Amino acid sequence: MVALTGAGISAESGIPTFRGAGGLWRSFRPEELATPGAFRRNPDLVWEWYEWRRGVIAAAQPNAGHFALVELERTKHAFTMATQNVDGLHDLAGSRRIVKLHGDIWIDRCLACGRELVREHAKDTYQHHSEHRCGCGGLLRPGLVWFGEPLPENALSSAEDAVRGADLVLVIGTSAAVYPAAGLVPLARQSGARVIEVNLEETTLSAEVDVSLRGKSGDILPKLIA
Ligand code: BV8
Repeated sequence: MVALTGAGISAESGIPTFRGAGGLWRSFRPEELATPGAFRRNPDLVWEWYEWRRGVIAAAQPNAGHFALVELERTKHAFTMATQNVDGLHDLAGSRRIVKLHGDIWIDRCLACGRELVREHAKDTYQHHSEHRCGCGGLLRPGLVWFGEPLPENALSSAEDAVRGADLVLVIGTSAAVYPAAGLVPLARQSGARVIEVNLEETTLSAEVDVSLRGKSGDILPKLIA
């Protein structure tokens, strides 16, 4: 069994989604800020956006949807979670076998020496880092995958392997707009897996999957797992 999650599973934790209501920041679209070009042109603006998001995420707790997937991992010996989310709530909820397709907002990476720094996640220890500099003097960037950047090699291939071998794939809280992550769903179907979608709204996937459950993942997942 594989669960593919997107920003929708964290919406009930108070984290704005990318393409839904409240998903905008100062009327910027993610595709404009989450790019290497935007960071080269204006690192301070991009850092301001990420520090704002870290502040929102630091105040968030995992919700019943995250915990239902932890339960699934504990009861199903062959379970893989592949997430597009960078908020770390699956880790906080207790998920262990997580494939992070788009990286982690709590990691900084040095442009000069490549070193990765893990930033504090918990609300009480989190503080804004006005100076994003590495010990080597290099500029730090958020350690996640921007538009136009390749996904971590091993992440994509292990998610593809899991989906190829799956009997059942749960697709939760994603608009399936971003590739190559969204390509995991057609791959699942071509490989003979049953696909269940859990989403508040209809998506481009809804007509393709075996079952499309309409509603909040925090309500549906605990019932589905039970
Ligand atoms: C790459 C990190 C190539 C940053 C993110 C075809 C093939 C390959 C690439 C492309 C392609 N076509 C286009 C591309 C380019 C691009 C792309 O896909 N663009 C899109 C916009 C068209 N892809 C890339 O650039 C990727 N890179 O392909 O590189 C390459 C290869 C080799 C060498 C060089 C280059 C990289 C993509 C990764 C970008 N990084 N995140 C950051 O977070 O700041 S993507 C970003 O979008 C987030 O990770 C997010 O998770 C992801 C997808 O969004 P969703 O999670 O689906 O969230 P969304 O808001 O869209 O939807 C929420 C859903 O939840 C909705 O459906 C809503 O109804 C639902 N919902 C809401 N509340 C609830 C709910 N459901 C249930 N319960 C609720 N309560």
